[in-house]
Amino acid sequence: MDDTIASHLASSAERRLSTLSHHLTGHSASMASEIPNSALSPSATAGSYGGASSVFANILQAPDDSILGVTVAYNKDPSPVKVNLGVGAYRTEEGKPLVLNVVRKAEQLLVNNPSGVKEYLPITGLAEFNKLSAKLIFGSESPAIRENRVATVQGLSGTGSLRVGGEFLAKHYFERTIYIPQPTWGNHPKIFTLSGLAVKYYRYYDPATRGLNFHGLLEDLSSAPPGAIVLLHACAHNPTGVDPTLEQWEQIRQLMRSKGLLPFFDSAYQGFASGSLDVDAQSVRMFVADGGECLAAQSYAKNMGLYGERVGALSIVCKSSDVAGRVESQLKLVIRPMYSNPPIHGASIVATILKNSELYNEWTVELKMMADRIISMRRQLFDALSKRGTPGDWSHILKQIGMFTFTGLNSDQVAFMTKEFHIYMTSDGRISMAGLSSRTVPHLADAIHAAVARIN
Ligand code: PLA
Repeated sequence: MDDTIASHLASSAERRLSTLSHHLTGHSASMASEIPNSALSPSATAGSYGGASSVFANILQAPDDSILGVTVAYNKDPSPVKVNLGVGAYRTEEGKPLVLNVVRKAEQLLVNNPSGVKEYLPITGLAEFNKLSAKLIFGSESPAIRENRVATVQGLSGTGSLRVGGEFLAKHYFERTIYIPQPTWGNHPKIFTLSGLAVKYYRYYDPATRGLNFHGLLEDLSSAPPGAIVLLHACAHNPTGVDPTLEQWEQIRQLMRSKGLLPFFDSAYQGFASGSLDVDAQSVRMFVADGGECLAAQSYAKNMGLYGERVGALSIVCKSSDVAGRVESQLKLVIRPMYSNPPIHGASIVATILKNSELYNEWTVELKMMADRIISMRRQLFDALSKRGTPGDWSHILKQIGMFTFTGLNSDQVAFMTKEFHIYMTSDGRISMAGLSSRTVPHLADAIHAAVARIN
């Protein structure tokens, strides 16, 4: 191996190890180097081989994930009144997980298709799925697609697509700093740090107004180095539920293009925010319409209810088809040693639905039904708090967009609600509106009312 490549690999491996230690132990990166060498090297004692002492004896217990750990705690609670409002997963009025009717139909078609096989997919995934996914986010009339300048690869849902995009940028893009909103989905900083990018924050949310800190956002992006990558939530910002207006998006676009900042969209909720797939893709399409370059990670977890199928896509919009072809060839080099090629089942379900106009229309109806139920939960929770005379202004419950309400409750109030009312939510005060139902709204309102009254 070429020496420079070898030393690059060694130093990037060291960097990742130190960052990983930071994330898993909660200690600062420098602490990792304070762990005695003996703790890191394999023990030579005979006891390690079948005896009492483990070669992993020095491993520290890692903290639970701040979102998925809430479900772990919820599952352990025997209370019959418990409610899980932690992870963003859609539930019916009866509190049950939902498999869309259209997904059942697509699966039936796949099962009955005699030519359906389980061969490996290409490294980039199911070609038909990739084309349809690009059309879904950029629009069927998108010039970028027509001109063949979009490189799309199938990914392991939104998370995997972000990670592949992050690693591609760390390897091939000249500015290795990514700006992410403050606050953002808790996995973003970890995904991008472990991809090899330097993560910085831009101001996004103003707790005083419970709205967008637009001034802070513009100021922070203005002072970012030229070429810096900027992570943007395409719609239904997680956890705040606060999105820029179309006019604000236009200003963000102008600023970013004038400074040569590279947009990386995370689209995990297309159709879930407004109930319309096109409306929720407007921000992304605005950036593609100006002819500039961008990345977009898509997830079908929420909008098709395919959470556990892990189906998503990464698209990189380029200036020319020639560049897009070379970008795709490099994406393959990122994917092949990571997981070789993606799973076939979820992508086949999505492709079956997207290519058939009848199934597609049926999907949009079911999607709208889910979005509407979430919106009606906002109204019900707001009314329930008003009825109780709960102190404070709760109008943000109605104003915020998408799956989550960022309540403004602090971590002590959240802990109180979990202990006394068996309501499970993330400690930042975020609740998943999709986990609520008419039956559980009064219980949640009682809990919020008590928490606000008793704890500051
Ligand atoms: N991006 C954002 C903004 C998200 O909120 C999530 C999921 C993803 C990407 C990744 O989803 P996927 O890999 O499953 O497609 N956020 C959830 C779940 C819904 C989670 O944390 O994994 C959440 O509760 O925040």
